[in-house]
Amino acid sequence: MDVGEAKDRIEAAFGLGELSSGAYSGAWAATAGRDVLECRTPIDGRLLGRVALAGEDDYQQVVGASVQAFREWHRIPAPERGALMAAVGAELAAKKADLGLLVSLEAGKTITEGQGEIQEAVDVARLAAGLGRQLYGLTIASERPDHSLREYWHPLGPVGVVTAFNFPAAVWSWNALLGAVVGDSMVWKPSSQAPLTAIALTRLVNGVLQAQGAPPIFMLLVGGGRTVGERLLEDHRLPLISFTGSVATGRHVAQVVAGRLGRTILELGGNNGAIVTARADLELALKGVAFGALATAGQRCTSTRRVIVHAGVYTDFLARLGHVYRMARVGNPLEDGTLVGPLIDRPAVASFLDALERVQAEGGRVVCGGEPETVPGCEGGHYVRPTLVEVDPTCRVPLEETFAPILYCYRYQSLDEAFAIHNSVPQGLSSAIFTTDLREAERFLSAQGSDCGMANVNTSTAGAEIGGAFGGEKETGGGRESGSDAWKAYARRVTSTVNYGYELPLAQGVSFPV
Ligand code: UN1
Repeated sequence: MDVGEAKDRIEAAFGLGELSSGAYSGAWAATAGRDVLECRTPIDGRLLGRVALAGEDDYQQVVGASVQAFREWHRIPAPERGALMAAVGAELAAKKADLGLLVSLEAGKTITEGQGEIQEAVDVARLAAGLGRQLYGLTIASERPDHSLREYWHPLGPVGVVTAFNFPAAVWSWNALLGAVVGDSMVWKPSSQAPLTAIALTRLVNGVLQAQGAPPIFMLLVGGGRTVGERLLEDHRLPLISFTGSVATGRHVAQVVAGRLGRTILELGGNNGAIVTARADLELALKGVAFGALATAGQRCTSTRRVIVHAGVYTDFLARLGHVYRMARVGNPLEDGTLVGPLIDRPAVASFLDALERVQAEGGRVVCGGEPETVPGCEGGHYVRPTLVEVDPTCRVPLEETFAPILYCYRYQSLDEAFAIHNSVPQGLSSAIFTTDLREAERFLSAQGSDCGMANVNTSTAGAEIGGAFGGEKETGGGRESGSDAWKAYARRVTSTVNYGYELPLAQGVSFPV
């Protein structure tokens, strides 16, 4: 599909071509008198739409409305909230083709990845629907006679959700739809590089709620870090801030929110490694590593950035990987056969080149790629050749996350050495081992193996299902989102002791003879 055709389709579906309001508080704010953001596709630089940014008054209006919405929403029984999430999921599924295309246009993803991202949001909505009847608390054996000890999970309040450009729909859904079923309202600050997807989603989900007679709870603030972002961090009305983005910004978020003793969920940088052992199925490993490193042009926090290969298969594996890299089609992600789309903007290309210059200065050897690519018909886009770099553990640049398709290749002799290289980075999001040897796989999954929040065997570091808890350790920030019991982060836990007897026995055998 060509960009113009995709734009027309999006225009027909969502009408985002003119000036759209970027502030939603149950109603859309006026656009007059606001700063205007121009949204361009990274595919060829064409203008997709313009957004009126939220100002100070809009901020107050939106956060105030989220407090009001919370009061009403959290009183709706959780199974009903779940049923509303099922309706949201059905609407997302019905609009998947157009929403996915919008993601592809705005974030530069291939068609299948754009569609996959909306499917991820549909999956989360279905999970939330089921959770509406499963927000279980514990009952705990009390040490005292005629006492019960229980836990309740109550809604927390309005939640601030700050997302990045690379998953403009899925990461929002992890937070917003799970928070919603728990009983929270939401204030979403999307990336200024992907606000149109956010506007389309905000219209869609609140439209579903309103059609069912429920209050709109998914508020939106498109705006700058200083006007909107900082205010959210400092705002006592928001007990929780969920932030996805860089380690540097995440550190700031953590400090500011901790300063007011608020809570955070942090999903920060990844620097994910894949170990390919001498007993790997090399064809499978090749596919897993290539997908992990090349999908979304290396702009996932789960992207494979380092491959650590056993010396016995290193030359063979690198030759095969080099072939895949040289053949990989870089280009318009809307066209069939494209594997690697554009980077999000020009500074991303500069970071790619800068990392390569620095890693070569410290002894890294570029095997293939390494330069920007001009794509005919997409001259205004930001394309680079996917790049393999041979490094050794003394190199420092591979310890950083660069949001680009650079894969650093290491050679190892013993599995302990592979684990040491693997765990040597400050981030700890996702990881993988490719092996057919049960012992190697289990050692990787043990406490002596991968130090990451996610550890996979014979599949990629990228492309997690929503059913598991998503998140990482170390500088990745420790947050968990999406599946498993991640919903608990959007709730407050109440521990309750009930004495149904006639005496007042005290815990720990303490006596208090009044
Ligand atoms: C991200 O890059 O921030 O696991 C999220 C994956 C996707 C989500 C990535 N399901 O690659």
